[in-house]
Amino acid sequence: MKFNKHLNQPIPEKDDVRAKTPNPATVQLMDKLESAGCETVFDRFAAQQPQCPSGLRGTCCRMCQWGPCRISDKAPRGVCGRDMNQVVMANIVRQLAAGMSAHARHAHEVILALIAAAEGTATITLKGRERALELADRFGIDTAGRTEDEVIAAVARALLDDVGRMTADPMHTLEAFAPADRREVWEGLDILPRSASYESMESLHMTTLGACSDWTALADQELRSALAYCYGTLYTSSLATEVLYGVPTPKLTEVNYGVLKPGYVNILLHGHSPVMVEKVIEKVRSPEIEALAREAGAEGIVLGGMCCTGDELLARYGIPTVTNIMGQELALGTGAVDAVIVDMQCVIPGLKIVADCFGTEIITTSTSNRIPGATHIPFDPERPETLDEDAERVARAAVAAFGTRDRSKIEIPERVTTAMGGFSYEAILESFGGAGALAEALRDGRIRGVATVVGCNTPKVAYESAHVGIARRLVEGGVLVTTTGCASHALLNAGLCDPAAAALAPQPLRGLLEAAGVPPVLAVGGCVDNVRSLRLFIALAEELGVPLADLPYLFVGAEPGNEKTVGQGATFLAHGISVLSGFPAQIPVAVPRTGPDGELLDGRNDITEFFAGDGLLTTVGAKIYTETDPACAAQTGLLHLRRKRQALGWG
Ligand code: NFS
Repeated sequence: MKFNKHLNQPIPEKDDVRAKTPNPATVQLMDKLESAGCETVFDRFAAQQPQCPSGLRGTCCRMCQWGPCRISDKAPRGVCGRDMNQVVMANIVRQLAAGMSAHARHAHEVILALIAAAEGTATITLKGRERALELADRFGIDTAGRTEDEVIAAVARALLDDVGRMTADPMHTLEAFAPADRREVWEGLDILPRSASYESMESLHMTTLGACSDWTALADQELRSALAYCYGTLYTSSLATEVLYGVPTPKLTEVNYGVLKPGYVNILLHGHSPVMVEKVIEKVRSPEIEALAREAGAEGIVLGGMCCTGDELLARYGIPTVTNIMGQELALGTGAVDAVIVDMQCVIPGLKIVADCFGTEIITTSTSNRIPGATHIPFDPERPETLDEDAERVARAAVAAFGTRDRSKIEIPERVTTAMGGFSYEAILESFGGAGALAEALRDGRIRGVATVVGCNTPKVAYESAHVGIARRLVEGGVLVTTTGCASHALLNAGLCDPAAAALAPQPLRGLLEAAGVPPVLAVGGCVDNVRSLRLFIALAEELGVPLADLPYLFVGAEPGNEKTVGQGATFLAHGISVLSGFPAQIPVAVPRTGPDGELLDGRNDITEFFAGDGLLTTVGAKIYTETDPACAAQTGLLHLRRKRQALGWG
């Protein structure tokens, strides 16, 4: 590990990853790719060292053409006059806007598909009609004289309003799902949003040259955007997907690189939008495509999931997951992957570099994502009538890759892990006998707290070591854990989502989990499904009659990477749930310094004070903890939960 003084933390080198990463298959594949001369994210991260200190601290301003400006002691203001607080906060506001745009585009695609399904222009059989009718009721949609499909289309259009509304009318999802006491807090802070699109626009507007020079107003916009992100992109995507493809229920399966099989057509499903991939699965499982695979000499077809598409397919169908964003190149290093079908987001350019080493076919299926050299068969949400034939073409192209590849480099790590996924909001409550029973277990201490361990990977942390190291210790501390996104792949592969892992929990939590037949870490879906965990937090708060901010809850984002994670953390902060980050965000780290006479100088600054001190704590009741060592991070989290219990008199 090399210590980075600008971050006040050690940075892992490739051998540190080998030593600390929890999945032995990772090391096997890293070694294989290295000896094959295929570069990966780990090599490119090493080549980028040392990374720019101004970028690491968020003090580089590139928001106009007078710059770039770097804020420093020597030059404390940019050319326009912006100081450090203004630059750092503007950068964070822009990151959230970018992440929100990604999820909004995802929501847009899913909702347009839902409208097309309800109006009969796409060949999609709706599997979650009851969810749509529940939403119609919650949104106050008039059902009189309308067919069920017309009601569903009206629900979808209400969801679309929350993605794109340009006026100050209330958001349907926020009105329907946010707790009343929280809405009062947000109203008091004047941070109620209009929609995801509006707040993305406003965030970019406020941060252009000469637009807003009050960093506290930018901080308000960060929170306002977080609410737009939560209700306008997460709720909308997750709910529309449930109406389209059904509400998941728990199912047992096997995961990890070892699910790939030599002699079979191995197809990885990667990305975020469920629309094309659902149809492709239908086609792949048809007798025609199965026959095509056999004609090509394969024994059958294996499907494996990556990133959030993988999380969702595990939840809905028990399709095995393989790995996450930083494992996508490693998965191809097995030499066994014939095709990767990718849609939108978190598909790194490096994937194609490794694909070319092994002759793997990449098929892009989103109009937003082009990869040079890939086969492009996009789903266009505004031309849904071609979905069926396009999906058939994708399935045929994927299977055809089997016959054209060099199959001599296949070496699949044997490791396979038992895992249970599919914990929708309803499924979690049902597993424990309802919200009342679960709330009582939290109050009486059988469950010490509830944490959600989520988010990406980053090469700044030894791959997956923080997700697994923290989650395991939280479980050992009696905490019930939910998980989504790339974190969930790490926890699934580590065996923490196996019901047998209940044995890691102390009594009485162990007994509670065993009686319910569930693991200590509940995989709830992709990142947009973080709202399932949020709904759980809200439901228990309502049962207990205790405000969200007072309960022993925690959001853990131990390996943040994508801009989308900024919104996830801010979402939970805005709801009064503190965040434990495993890595410093791009803000100036508050490092205590020694003064000229050897005295210790206070390392605080306005930005760290806002996020990690009294700033947010006094307004929304939550703060960010940053701990890079997994053992220390878990201790910090457990201490936070214990303090919350003590304040409630719960012991
Ligand atoms: Ni989430 Fe999904 Fe992974 Fe990070 Fe990307 S897959 S939406 S952003 S990298 S957890």
